[in-house]
Amino acid sequence: MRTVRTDFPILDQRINGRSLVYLDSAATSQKPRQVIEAVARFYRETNANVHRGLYGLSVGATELYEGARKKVAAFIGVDPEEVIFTRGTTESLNALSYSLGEAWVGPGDEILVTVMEHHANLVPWQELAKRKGAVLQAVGITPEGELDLEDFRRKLSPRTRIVAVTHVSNVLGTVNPISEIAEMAHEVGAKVVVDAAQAVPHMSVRVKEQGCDFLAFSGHKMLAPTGIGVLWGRKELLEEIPPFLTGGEMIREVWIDRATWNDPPYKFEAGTPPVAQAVGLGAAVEYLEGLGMEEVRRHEEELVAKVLEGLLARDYVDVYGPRDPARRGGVVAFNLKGIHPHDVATLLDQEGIAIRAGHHCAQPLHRLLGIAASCRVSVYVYNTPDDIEAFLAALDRVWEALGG
Ligand code: C6P
Repeated sequence: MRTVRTDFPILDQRINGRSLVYLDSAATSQKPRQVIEAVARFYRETNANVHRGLYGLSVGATELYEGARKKVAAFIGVDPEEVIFTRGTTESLNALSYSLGEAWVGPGDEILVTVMEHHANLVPWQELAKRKGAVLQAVGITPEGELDLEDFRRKLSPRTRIVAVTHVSNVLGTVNPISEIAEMAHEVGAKVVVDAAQAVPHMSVRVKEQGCDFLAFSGHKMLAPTGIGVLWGRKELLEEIPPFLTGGEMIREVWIDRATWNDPPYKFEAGTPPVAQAVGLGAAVEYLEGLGMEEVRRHEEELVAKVLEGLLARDYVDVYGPRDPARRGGVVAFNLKGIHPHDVATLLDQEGIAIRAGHHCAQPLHRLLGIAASCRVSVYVYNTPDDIEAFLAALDRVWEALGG
């Protein structure tokens, strides 16, 4: 992939005399100047509320906002009316747990998740199960860290109403077979919700080909600003389920004692939306399309292969998740034997290397792995093989200091 590092001003920073090595893009990505400039230009030249004003500025803002929706829709291969802008994956999934849950889940029904879910795709379903008297079950993983499809088949039942699954695990890196999962879930009549927070930024995701019913992701993990995300749903389902927020702009007509709803996606976008952030997301999508998502994926696979090779060659390291880079996304979680991950991350930070340490909002998975926390490296378009070499060399120094 062409060198894009120079597009990211934050990476020019020097930390302790060294240039910043940012290996925490799964938490949030850095932003290229093209995105920063698109947001700044919006505020400088077009800022106004959308869908309300009859004056030029507001029309311009509306065009940019709706233009961003079209770009996002094309990026994931869906219709613009199916793209709901939210604040991020967490909000998308919480909102869905109310809207879909209200219409679709009753006492004794079953909701199926997996043990590798991020809390954002677990806790809202726990809460729904509590509200409705439904039963929540979790599919396990194989010793290699892949989803246990036999267990999935066993736990699916005619009572399963919702299957909520991550496309790519933010800890194991595992890429789950969404089409296969959707096919099995649909056979029992369940709706399939995909948490694509770690997928859409990193690979070409053609939502309709996957056969899921709802999908969520965050802009800030794909070069866009914080405060913008997407909930995609099949049009016929969006028409059926109730809104989760009510108020301005989501209505068709209001009387003092009742109201009727606007069409999707507006039915789900009550209040003033995050306009500048959506414009930033549109710019991020353009930027990623310029690179080509196949190329983004190839680049990350190469870097992840280098991380895996380096970590597996060090006998002081435990690595979690599949060994084959082709079967995983852009994250690699690991531990140094007997060393607390926070100590590892702190010492690496002193060398200008940013990684994440903790439970990565996936406590049930960590419990299953028999650990309280892990270190995690995650890569993106601006990382280079030099970043990985710097990280591996620094890791040896951490081990010498703390463990060796
Ligand atoms: N994971 C990580 O460091 P939000 O915070 O709403 O943008 O995304 C939540 C979320 C949902 N699902 C998955 C698979 C995720 O990885 C995340 C965010 C970050 O792993 C922050 S905890």
